[in-house]
Amino acid sequence: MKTLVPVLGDQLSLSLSSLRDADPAETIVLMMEVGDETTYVRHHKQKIAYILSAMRHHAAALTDAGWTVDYVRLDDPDNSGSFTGEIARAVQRHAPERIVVTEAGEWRVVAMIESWETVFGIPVEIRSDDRFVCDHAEFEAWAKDRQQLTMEFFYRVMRRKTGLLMDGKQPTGERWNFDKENRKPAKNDLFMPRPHAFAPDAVTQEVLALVAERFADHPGTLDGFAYAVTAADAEKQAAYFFEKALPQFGDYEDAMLTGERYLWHSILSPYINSGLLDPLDLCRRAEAEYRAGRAPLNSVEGYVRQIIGWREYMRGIYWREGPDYVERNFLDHHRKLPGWYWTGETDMHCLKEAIGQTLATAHAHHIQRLMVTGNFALLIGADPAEVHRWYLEVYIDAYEWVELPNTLGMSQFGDGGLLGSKPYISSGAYIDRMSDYCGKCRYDVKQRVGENACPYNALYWDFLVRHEDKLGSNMRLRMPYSTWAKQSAQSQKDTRAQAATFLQALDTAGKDGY
Ligand code: FAD
Ligand code: DLZ
Ligand code: SF4
Repeated sequence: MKTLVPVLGDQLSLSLSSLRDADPAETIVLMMEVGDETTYVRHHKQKIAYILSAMRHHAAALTDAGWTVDYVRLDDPDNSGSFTGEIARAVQRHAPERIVVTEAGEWRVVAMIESWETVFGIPVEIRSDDRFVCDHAEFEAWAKDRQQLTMEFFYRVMRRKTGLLMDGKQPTGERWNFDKENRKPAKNDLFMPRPHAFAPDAVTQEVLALVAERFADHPGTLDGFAYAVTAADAEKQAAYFFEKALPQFGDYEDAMLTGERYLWHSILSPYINSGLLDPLDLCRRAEAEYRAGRAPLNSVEGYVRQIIGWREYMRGIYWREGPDYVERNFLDHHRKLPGWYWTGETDMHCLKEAIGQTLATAHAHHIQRLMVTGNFALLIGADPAEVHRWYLEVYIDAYEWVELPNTLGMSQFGDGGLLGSKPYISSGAYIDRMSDYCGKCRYDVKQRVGENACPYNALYWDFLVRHEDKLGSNMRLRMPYSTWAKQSAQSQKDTRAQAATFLQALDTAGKDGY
């Protein structure tokens, strides 16, 4: 039966479920570069370049594997600009008897796909995306009837299901989680791993020119674009990570250093999320490094937990909570993000570093995202929907199914604590402990009030006081609330005045700084 198989930009896996039992002689694979996907948020230039180049290379890989690929380029003069418009044109060209597609990673695109059967009058089969360990029904079965959707318990189910780091029925090392050992600050180290830099080939260069011209007003720079755009090159980065970085990944997972963008992180998320690498395969290889004595358990368990724990869990939450999850705003936050989130021009060194490297590379690591940019946005009371859009725009690995629960849920507490029992907030002290940022900052991390005081400090206390009605009874915040209560009335007044002055300056400066 003549079948049209649309393959979306984050479905770049040769073993995709929609292609698995297809007959190459009867199948047209359709890949579409479309304006709507490039602009529904203002994606970072490198993110667009990465996806378009990886799509073009994947089309070549599919052709080499024997598939007939119909590829629509962004600069095709007849390009309709949308997935549905391009399916309409492909239906005209090929007259398929049915469409088979792997489910999309976003509610917005799911709604489009669900309309196709009616719009085109041919059957549309939507297949489960089995590049994930846990499907929707399994997550629902785990989540229903639970009061608290604690990631740790979900993670244990995934460990048992995959057999990863299990010795019979027991977790390897007799503990499920070695996170307590993974909180060491790092020192500059000449031998620190550096991710591969892949020189753009002719295909990528053509895409870079297209993006430079067409998306000049999007955030970030294209200079120094060095991402892999093929499965083979992504695999080179994976092999490098296992050899050079995994052994210390655990110890320094939460560390931050000035000028060091990557530390011991894998920098594999863009490739995993777009389909060039298989997450379960990476976990099995990480385990093999431990079993061979080449990497310690705290690193390997930490890595496996991020993938079969956090990554799968975030996806489960996204689909379970539904399309209106994006509108949640438990803390009733409405402040605009400062304009320097798009330029990095601020005197706060931690934010300058995190945002600067984000604009330069479309990547920042987890603690920068959570405890620097996310923490600051939460403390100032930024609108969680706007914060969500910023993360979706600027990170190369950002697709809504993974970005939204991380941002709105984990980082901004917009869902009131579905993902974590307390908000991820801290004063400057946490950033000082985990980084060398404060020593290089014009602000003094030890001061709470005064012209040179670290802004995080007063903002932290002000946040707690502002939200005492919603957070005051949270057992995990008992300590800071009781510390605040013990402070003198004058100190409390000065702290709140400091925060008010800072927030007012932020608002009056609007998009251009504070
Ligand atoms: P490593 O530190 O090497 O971690 C290994 C792998 O674990 C990653 O490649 C990733 O696949 C997975 N992982 C780790 N943490 C998470 C997590 N919390 N959720 C899902 N997967 C995780 N990750 C994304 O893939 N896309 C996003 O859009 C995204 N947005 C985020 C927004 C915020 C506010 C926060 C706090 C985190 C976000 N993360 C997101 C999670 C995490 O920051 C990135 O996965 C990680 O920085 C990617 O770099 P890496 O590959 O070097 O990761
Ligand atoms: C993010 C993105 C961009 C920038 N461009 C395209 C594109 O031109 N064609 C495409 O198929 N996919 C693109 N994507 C990824 C899609 O937005 C992603 O597949 C959907 O959000 C579903 O998760
Ligand atoms: Fe950031 Fe405050 Fe440290 Fe400066 S002093 S780097 S603003 S935490």
